Amino acid sequence: MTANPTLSRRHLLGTAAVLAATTGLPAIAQTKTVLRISTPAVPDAWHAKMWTVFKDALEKTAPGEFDVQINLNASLFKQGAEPTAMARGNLELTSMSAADIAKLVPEFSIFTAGYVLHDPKHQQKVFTGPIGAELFKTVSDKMGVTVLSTCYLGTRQVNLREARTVQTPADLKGIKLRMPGSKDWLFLGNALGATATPLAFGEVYLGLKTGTIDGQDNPLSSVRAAKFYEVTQQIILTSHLVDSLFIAISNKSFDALNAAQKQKVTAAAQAAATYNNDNTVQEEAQLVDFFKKQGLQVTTPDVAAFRKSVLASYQSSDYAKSWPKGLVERVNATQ
Ligand code: KDO
Repeated sequence: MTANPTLSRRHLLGTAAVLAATTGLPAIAQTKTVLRISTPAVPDAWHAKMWTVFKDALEKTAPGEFDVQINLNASLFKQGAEPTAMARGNLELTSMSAADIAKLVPEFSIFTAGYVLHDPKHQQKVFTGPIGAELFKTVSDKMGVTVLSTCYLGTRQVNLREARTVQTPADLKGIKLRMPGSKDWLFLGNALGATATPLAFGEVYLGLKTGTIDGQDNPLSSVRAAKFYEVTQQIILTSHLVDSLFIAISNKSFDALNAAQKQKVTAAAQAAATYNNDNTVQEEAQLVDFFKKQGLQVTTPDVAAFRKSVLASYQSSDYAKSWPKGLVERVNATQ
């Protein structure tokens, strides 16, 4: 049956009138502030589920004030396109990687470099302390977004479709290692000794299955959530990047909120990050066993050799030149 637009419109208006009569509220619904979120995260990832924590927190602290719309699987904007969408006013919130930020704030590339952050605690100390405050101010000035909280995505490991002996970066020579598609990520993949090849997260499973790539790198939680373990044979615990995601809102949206709303949105983003971080840390400790049960080989390489070689690649690159003098030392000294 074809819908009759006039009838449906009348029906809607009628419903609104009934609602107005029964509730005493005006027929035009109160305008809620729309908060659109876009992320490439798969539904089963902690950093996808955390957005429900964000939404629920706001529903509790500011009932009826916000319309939080969660778009997973890069269904609204493709991976990495979120900051541009926010700058254009097409998106309110996302979780950005350090590589997303480094495109406009070169000094932030320090956090795209392997073996700089030590562990999740160190990561939180760095970003909730003076270094975070200084850098997030620059992020706000240059990108027009406010960072509300820092999430621990997990510690990135190398994951191969065919098992091999890997002790040092030389053993990854010739391996087509998928990395997210920006130059900072590719530099990291090459620094690990592999041949980095760019691919969107959503295409990795098929790439591994069909063999267009030989491997990928991601934290164990992401390997579990995206089911990469179904199409790979080995995880090599290189622990090369303590990876971060920054929950960020466009300044245009944030500035339009009143003081109480700003505080509630910030608290909700912090609750979301805490949920993600606690679950990720807890799960990471159990996943080696899980992958072994799935039939994968989980091997530990010569991590010191990887660290030495990766750090040397960064130190002799243009990246190190863009890092403010003393920042590496300050990051290292943060406790
Ligand atoms: C990935 O593409 O490997 C990556 O882990 C990069 C992160 O910055 C982030 O975009 C993440 O994917 C997605 O959220 C999917 O987990």
